[in-house]
Amino acid sequence: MALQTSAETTNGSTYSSQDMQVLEGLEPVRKRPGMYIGSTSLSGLHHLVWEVVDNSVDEAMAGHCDRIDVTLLADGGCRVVDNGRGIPTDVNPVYNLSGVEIALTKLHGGGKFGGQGYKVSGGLHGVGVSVVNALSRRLVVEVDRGGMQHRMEFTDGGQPRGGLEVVGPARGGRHGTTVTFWPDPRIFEDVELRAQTILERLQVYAFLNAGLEIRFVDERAGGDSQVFKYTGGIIDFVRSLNSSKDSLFKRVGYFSDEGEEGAVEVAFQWNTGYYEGVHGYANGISTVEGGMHIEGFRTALTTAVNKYARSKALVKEKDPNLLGEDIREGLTAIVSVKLRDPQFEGQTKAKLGNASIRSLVQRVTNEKLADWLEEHPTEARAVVAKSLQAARAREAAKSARDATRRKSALEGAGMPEKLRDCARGTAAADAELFIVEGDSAAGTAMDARNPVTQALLPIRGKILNVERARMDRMLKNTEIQALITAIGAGIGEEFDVTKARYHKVCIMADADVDGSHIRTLLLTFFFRQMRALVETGYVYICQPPLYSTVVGKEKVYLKDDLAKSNFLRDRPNHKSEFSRLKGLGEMNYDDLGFTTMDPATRTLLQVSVEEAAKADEVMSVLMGDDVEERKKFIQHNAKDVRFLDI
Ligand code: 0RA
Repeated sequence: MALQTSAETTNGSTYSSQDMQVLEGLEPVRKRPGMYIGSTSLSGLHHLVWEVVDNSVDEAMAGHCDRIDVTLLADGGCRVVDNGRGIPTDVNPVYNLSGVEIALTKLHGGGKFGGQGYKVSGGLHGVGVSVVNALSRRLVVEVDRGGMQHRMEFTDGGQPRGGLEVVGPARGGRHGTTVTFWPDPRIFEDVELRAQTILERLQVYAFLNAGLEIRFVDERAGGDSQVFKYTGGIIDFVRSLNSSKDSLFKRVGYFSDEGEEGAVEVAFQWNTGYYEGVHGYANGISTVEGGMHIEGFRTALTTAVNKYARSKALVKEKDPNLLGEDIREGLTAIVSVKLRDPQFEGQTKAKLGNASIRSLVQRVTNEKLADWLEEHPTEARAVVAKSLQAARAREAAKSARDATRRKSALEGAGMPEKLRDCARGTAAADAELFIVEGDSAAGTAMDARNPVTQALLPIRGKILNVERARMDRMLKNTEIQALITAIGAGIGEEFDVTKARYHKVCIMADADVDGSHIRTLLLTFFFRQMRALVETGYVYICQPPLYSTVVGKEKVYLKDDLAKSNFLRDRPNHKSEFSRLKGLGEMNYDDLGFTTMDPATRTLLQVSVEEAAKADEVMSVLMGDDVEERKKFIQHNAKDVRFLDI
């Protein structure tokens, strides 16, 4: 049973071995490692590293440490050095053991509790360095404290090899703790630590603790090294998350405050994209499932921005409030809270459950964000303008949805006039829709298609130049409306992929700038309004040939440059010119059928969600109002021929 000392803690900064809570020995850890570190696979293995580093980070959070070195040794060990206070070395009179020995051989022995500071590394980790000892074949702890260097060694899951010894004066007058451990291959399936996994986590620790320097060295063959130090803390974190995107403004917003319930720190910046990237941390632990801190932030964000927008008459009295989702479009934010006794809930224990933190974050955000908006009118106006745009797009989506619904209710399965549908009886699984750009191509495709399984929807490329295709305008476009009706599965949140009338929706556009624009536009539309269609793998891009040449009397088509060079390799004496096909309309129907439409001979490119997302990003710049930005983008991406043919 658990032995428990009273939870009294010495006041002030004198914190000695007497303050540590002692529970029990290490046997249970080796018997059921999963209970302590989750698993004995790679994730459990890395848990050992998090555990040790967490303790050092705790020292940093308490303001006693500003540097941590993590080294992966060539022999498979891992060393973590900090310049904190060092684990107490004095002997606890109750247990007659040194603080170091308690920390390393007793469960929960290393816990700091009560009084000052937060026991920050709670939740999944925070089980104590003793757990690391229990699951290591060897562990060496060195403590520089009180001018002396102390050392103690353990083998075989925490068996002491002698006591805590003073081995000399503290190195260079330093203080701190060094833990070196070698994971036990009898416990772990694989004892090889992954540098990438550790690097990612260390970087987040460095972001969350402004000014803390974390050095990583991989001394194994081919390993590299890296230093993380961010004086801007979570401001730098947000900047780094937004670095590959176009930010709405240069400044990263920041506020922080403390209360009875704990401490909160928020950094935020909008980008021109459509994702919401609000990341929460509780005591330095990522809360990917969200929780109370995120709820509090979201609620207050919506309130504060609406209040601001109304006070500046950016939203008229009669107009409805901006919704949270409108305001969060393109928002990147870090919400980091510190609190006593974090409750981690949810499927993966990654959701913060402490209700008191919601009111703290909400109160602080309401107050400080309102101040920030007042103090930064340019940025504040940009945020409101972007939110209004998102709201308009949302409303346009809704009316387009209603319109298509009304239409199908009134006209039964009324299909758009432009649609040349496939045969009625064809199952959706066998049915294909070709969206064809340009009138002449549509004519050729009409003749080339298999009318039983292949439907055709002609679209005019011109719409793009006329309309700066923002989502709201896009949805008002009759061609897009025809597309929604033809696919027949709704749009937006109500999109139901099981209702899709075709299991292949193929974009057929020319290999020129206009064709590339229409591809980007359609992919963006699918990505934003019919995401499941992309996710299910129903969206394709036709790959019409790029070249043609003549062999004897026959015209031969070549898909791309590779096909062309293979062709030349096989026919070194080929004399005829190659012509680059500009438009689909240049082909006769036989050739279009053979190269692009006939399932037996064509090449279709299935669109991945990543590609669609990329198109979405490209479009926000290409079609946006910022001409300068667009120019920069095109110059910058001129070599990326996926979306641009220049
Ligand atoms: C218990 C009490 C104190 C510090 C620590 C543990 C401690 C543990 C680790 C593990 C790795 N690095 C660490 N640094 C410190 C407080 C000591 C004091 O008040 O002087």
